[in-house]
Amino acid sequence: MASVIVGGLHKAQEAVRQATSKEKKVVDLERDTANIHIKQPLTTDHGVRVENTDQWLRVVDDQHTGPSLLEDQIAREKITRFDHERIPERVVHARGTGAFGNFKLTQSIEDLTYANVLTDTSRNTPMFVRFSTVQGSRGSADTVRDVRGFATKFYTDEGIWDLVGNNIPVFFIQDAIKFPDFVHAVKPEPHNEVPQAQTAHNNFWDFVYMHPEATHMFMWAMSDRAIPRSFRMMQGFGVNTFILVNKAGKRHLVKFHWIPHLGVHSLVWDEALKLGGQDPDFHRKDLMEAISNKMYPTWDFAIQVIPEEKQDEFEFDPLDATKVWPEDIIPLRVIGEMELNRNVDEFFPQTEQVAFCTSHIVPGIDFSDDPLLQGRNFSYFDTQISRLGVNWEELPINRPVCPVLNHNRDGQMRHRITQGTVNYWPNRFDAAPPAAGPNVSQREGGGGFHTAPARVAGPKRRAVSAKFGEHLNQAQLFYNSLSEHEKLHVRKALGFELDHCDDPTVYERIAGHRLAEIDLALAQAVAEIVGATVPDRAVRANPGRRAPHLSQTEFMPPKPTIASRHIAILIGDGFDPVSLNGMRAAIKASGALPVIIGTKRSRICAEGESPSPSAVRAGVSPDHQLDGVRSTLFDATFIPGGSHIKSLSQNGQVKHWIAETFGHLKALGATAEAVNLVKESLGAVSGLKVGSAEQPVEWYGIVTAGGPQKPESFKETVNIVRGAKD
Ligand code: HDD
Repeated sequence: MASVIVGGLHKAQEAVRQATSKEKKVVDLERDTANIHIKQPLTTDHGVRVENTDQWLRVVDDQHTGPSLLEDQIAREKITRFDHERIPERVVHARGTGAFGNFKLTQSIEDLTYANVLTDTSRNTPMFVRFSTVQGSRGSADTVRDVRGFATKFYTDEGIWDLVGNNIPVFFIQDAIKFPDFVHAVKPEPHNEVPQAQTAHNNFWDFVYMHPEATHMFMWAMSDRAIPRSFRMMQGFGVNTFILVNKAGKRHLVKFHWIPHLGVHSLVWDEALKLGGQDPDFHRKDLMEAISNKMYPTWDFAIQVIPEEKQDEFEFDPLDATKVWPEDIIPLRVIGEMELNRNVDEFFPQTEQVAFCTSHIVPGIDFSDDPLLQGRNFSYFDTQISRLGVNWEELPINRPVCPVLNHNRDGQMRHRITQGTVNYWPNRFDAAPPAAGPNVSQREGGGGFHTAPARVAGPKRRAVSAKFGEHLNQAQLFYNSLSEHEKLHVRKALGFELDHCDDPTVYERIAGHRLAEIDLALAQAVAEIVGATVPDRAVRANPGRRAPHLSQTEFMPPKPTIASRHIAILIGDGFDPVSLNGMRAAIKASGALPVIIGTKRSRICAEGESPSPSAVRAGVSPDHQLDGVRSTLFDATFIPGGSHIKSLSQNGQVKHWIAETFGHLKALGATAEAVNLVKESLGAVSGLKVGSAEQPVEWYGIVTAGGPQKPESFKETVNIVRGAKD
């Protein structure tokens, strides 16, 4: 029966079926893709060629321009199509960027599930991933302090699996019914639509105070996790608890994790603030550039598992999305890897129209009773109807790579044409019958989604179980587990946020009470900064418990790397070409991107080089000029020696660049004459000099918790600085 379905109704699907598993989505999208760069003439949407697209049809002679005519169907079509270009932006996560990739399972988890995507190691499942911020609207800046969405779509042979997560493992609320209140409170305030893309306002902090369950999450949101250096350097978490079902029908609770191979890295707050204005597209450009330079970002895929019968054995409820499953109790098991390797062809039909649904799971995976997940399962499908219409799953980016056949019909913008005389089940032809269950193969008409029996009993109540009532243990656990510089960043972030709250009730309650429930020293420091009453005793004790892998400093790549980092090289006329070329080659050899910044973008002459066109030319054409970019856009800066230092040291912008690079704790390298320029620009902070006589390049700004440190290499320099931002 199944082979008739595949062969008979979906001819276009045949090519997809024939494609290798890795290429399936590429082949699927090809049938809807055209290229504008061909010499085919312009047409209307109804296919008629257009002779003139620049002038509206009107009454006109050489002396008088008369009225434009409504009759001009070509002009009307052009304007009407334009007027209707926008669709509603996502109510949350409006600002985002996406890329295609693949998922490779490295270890079958047949013991836990019969989902083929998690048992078949020969597959290479196509994926689409969208990263986003939560609060801001579609045109807001990338580097704001916010949770990042980490939404993944697996195009499996058994249908779409959407794992719609964030870069933070917990959430603000426990019950989905609170989501509208939470989003209203976090979004710009209703009377003046301020502020954009930030939580630094009265309503947000009022809401989280009124909901102690939000404490754990707001501590994460105040940490460096909320200002990532790059989407490529973030962890992803499924957040909710799902169920894995194996062939014997046994159920396990599971949490999903993505761990970036590049390590977890963040910006410093000052950098993030400046980038918001200097380059609002910083993160989306970073991802696109890395992919176009073939520096494909990769993540491990890992699971944490609790057998269903053990779910009551913990001090927290494993169905509570405001709690992590500490890894010393429930270890991670790495089972696969994701690579992002293709940019979108066009933003709107792909990144904007992609739509995720937590309810999209494949056989072998099931929902837990996590009250947040249960509500999400309703909300996502519903929101896609208002954003994209009821047939949103037919859009090229959203449709599966396996055949779709059912008796759902009609609705706005229906594309699929289904031949045949019936549209209901059961029917006299046995057309589109339900599939057999998981014990029969897909080829033989099986693989139907089967809900493993689970017992549910109890009184009907608007409530959650008792363990959901504890809210502060893990907020403390998180804070205790941070390194000293991360704790400092949390204190400063709270200081910034509460400084933007002008209602004393709000900042008094958070600083004087809620924070004192977590850590007295933290509460005292923040209260003093923001002008709240400084608490003199802890509201509850802090036993100092810590857990592994909550601090992001524990997520460094096993081998330090500067791969894919942007390294600025500052030059003016008269730079030393040997130094520049040597460093440029070394940066490239390490897989990083050297970017030459000149005092102008016209050709810059090397030391001793004659501007005469016939002379041997050692100069370069810079990628940018000083005014076009800022130090914030780069991970490190190098300045070669040479006579150009004379003019560079007269240039305030260069000195500011150096000081700012240092202030943002990035590596600064210099040779020969440039060393003095760096010293001079850093002025009073000379105590932080590193490097040695044997090293031809001197490095500055290597700050670790233990004090200045000598790097072994350029790679280590950048890495130490990244790890030690304090
Ligand atoms: Fe949500 C979008 C992640 C709770 C309702 N959510 C959305 C996106 C991500 C998340 C990454 C963007 C998807 C994309 O790129 O298109 N949301 C989460 C996580 C949650 C969570 C990790 C907690 C575990 N969300 C949550 C709840 C509700 C929603 C409790 C409603 C009851 N979320 C939505 C939504 C959105 C959305 C309104 C807006 C656009 C969309 O769905 O497609 O339906």
